[in-house]
Amino acid sequence: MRRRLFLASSLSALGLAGCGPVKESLTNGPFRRALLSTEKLNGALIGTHGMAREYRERDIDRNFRVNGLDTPNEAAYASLARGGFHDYRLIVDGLVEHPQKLSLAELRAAGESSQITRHDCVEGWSAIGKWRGVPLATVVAMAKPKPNARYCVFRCFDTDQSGQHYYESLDLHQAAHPQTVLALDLNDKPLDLDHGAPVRLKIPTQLGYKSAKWVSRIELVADLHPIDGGAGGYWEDQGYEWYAGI
Ligand SMILES: Nc1nc2c(c(=O)[nH]1)N[C@H]1C(S)=C(S)[C@@H](COP(=O)(O)O)O[C@H]1N2
Ligand SMILES: [Mo]
Repeated sequence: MRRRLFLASSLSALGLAGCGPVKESLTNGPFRRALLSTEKLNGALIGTHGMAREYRERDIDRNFRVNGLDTPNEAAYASLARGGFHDYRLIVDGLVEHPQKLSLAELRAAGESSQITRHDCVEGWSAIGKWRGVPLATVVAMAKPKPNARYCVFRCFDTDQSGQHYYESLDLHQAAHPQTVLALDLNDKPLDLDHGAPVRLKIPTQLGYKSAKWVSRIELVADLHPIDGGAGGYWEDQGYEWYAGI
């Protein structure tokens, strides 16, 4: 844990991070070896079974920083937001027996899970927030993955300047972790637009960029390589590690 935080802060001190493009030195230099050995260490010590630390109500940071790409402004998202997300449906499809189209009410009814955990951005900042939502495992189980499904791919509404959509992915073990949730509320209020309304992933066992905001669709797949840059996520396609365990 300390090692990872040290790495994150030393990277940002060098101006290498900032959830921006990873420079050559990070992907090829000594930092890469350091990151890879941290990953092995975390894998050995924690695997996917370790729990992120949970905090108390009084530890909550009331001003939870907003970070990442701009809040989506495309017509489809804007009109859903204007309607209070009444017409929003979370699509769960791909390699599943029972594709789902879930309203917010259906998601809330599916099960509830709450956590006060720390969000650690690779840039070197952290914030403690209270997240409430439905365990991702519950939603995945509703769709009944086929035997060849290995990953959940999270498709997001937002795009960068070149029109590329943000996306992320987890394997089904990470998806089944009890603290991996589809968050609907932050600090006892429905997610605001900037923090990923109406549904975002919250995975406190991994770095901030894994916690995809503005999720429109979860697709179950057997292989990540055919998707976009092939590395399993928007930042991963630009050099960040796919496994971002803290
Ligand atoms: N869709 C989407 N999800 C995203 C991002 C983004 O740009 N787009 N940024 C990631 C990064 S780098 C961080 S640190 C967190 C920031 O979440 P916050 O704005 O709620 O603090 O969202 C993550 N999820
Ligand atoms: Mo981040």
